[in-house]
Amino acid sequence: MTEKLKPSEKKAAMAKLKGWTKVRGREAIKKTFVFADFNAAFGWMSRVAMQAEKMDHHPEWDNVYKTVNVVLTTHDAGGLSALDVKLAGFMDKTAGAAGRGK
Ligand code: H2B
Repeated sequence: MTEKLKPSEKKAAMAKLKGWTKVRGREAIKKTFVFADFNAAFGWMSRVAMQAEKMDHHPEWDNVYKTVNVVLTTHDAGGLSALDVKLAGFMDKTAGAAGRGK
């Protein structure tokens, strides 16, 4: 069972994660990635999907053409955990300049 981040840890994580914001009314974070086209968006999603499966930690997301909306939370913990921070970091790293937050 994954542990929820303490308020101070959450603050530190949010300061580090660029473009991620809190979801209203939920203990979750969100970010919109916009790629060059559908191929770039879906290719990135495939890469993230494999990482998510490896971590056994899965995003809530949707894709419309070149835009991917992501919500991260840890269902088991009922809030944010270190896994969300790790997956968010992986998403930012792999999206690179192609994926800019909106
Ligand atoms: N993903 C996310 N985001 N949160 C979870 O709590 C979670 C998960 N739990 N992926 C895992 C799978 C759990 O449901 C399975 C049974 O291990």
